[in-house]
Amino acid sequence: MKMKQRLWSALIASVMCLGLTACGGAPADTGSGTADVGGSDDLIVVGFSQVGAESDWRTANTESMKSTFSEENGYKLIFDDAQQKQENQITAIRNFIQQDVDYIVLAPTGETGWDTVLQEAKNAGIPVIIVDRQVQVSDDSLYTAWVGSDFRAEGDKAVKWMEEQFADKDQLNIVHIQGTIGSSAQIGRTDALNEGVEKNANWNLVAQQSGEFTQAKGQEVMESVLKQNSDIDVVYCENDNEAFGAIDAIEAAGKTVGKDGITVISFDTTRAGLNDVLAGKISLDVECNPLHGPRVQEIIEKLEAGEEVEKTAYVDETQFDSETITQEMIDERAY
Ligand code: GYE
Repeated sequence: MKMKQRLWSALIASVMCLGLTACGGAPADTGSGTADVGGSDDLIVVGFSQVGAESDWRTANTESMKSTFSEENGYKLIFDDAQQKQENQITAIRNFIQQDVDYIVLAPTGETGWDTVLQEAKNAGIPVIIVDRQVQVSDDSLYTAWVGSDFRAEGDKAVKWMEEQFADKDQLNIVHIQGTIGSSAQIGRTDALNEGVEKNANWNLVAQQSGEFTQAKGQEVMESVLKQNSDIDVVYCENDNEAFGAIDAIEAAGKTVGKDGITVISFDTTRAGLNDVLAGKISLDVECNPLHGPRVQEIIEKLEAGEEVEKTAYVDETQFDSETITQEMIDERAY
């Protein structure tokens, strides 16, 4: 850590200690306060701007980042939840710059609109690591590295499965519940399905609407679709939480999901999602791995050692279907 950064982190830590003591109304304990400041002296300070807490995937991702960037591991994490708003992320990044953190980690809401604030980080000499969704910037040197999933490949897996599954069907009526519009996860998964619809003459897109990656919105979208359409074969949900909401809406309308009813397709493979696959409610769940903490840590360690890092790193992923999943497969997974 640079000298200036050390001084800053010591200052921030002491300000935060004072703040916490004051807020908590705890008795003044200068002893522990001093110990904290001393302890954080050698820590690498990471400012992490997280999208929000919209889904189970996001919760697992936050947990992975928090447990990785712990004091025991040599880090001080400044965590900011942007509540799905880009403006909050821009404010958080500016705060991180002001605090002169060692690294900024950004899980961006959408792909565009980052040039200005990333230029500010670059001017301040703070490396930015992008995680999960991607950013589109005019100059790639505005960030150091990106690690995340290949969302288009995830979508292609789902489309291929549908092509195999429904090859003999004369007409396949599909409801498409999209993720947050403009996020890489939405773009990749949507592009794959759109191309599938173009390619397969028997595929009929009944509705295409965003469920914002939340259970509540997924349910709302499905409820309104069901009011207008009784003949639905497939619901392609862009994450597990939307699928949970859609399933609730389908069942509340007196219909069934799964083998003898509406086929639900999803992404993420969270534990709750896979339990629904095992129960036969979700027919296919395409993996999207949220455990990015150690991956970002590896990048930071390399940078600290003065080593080169890969600009773009995709995570290997799989898929689970209700015909072949077992309890053991779920049990041996980390999330
Ligand atoms: O699929 C969804 C979350 O960007 C991969 O965001 C992430 C997506 C994930 O809200 O559950």
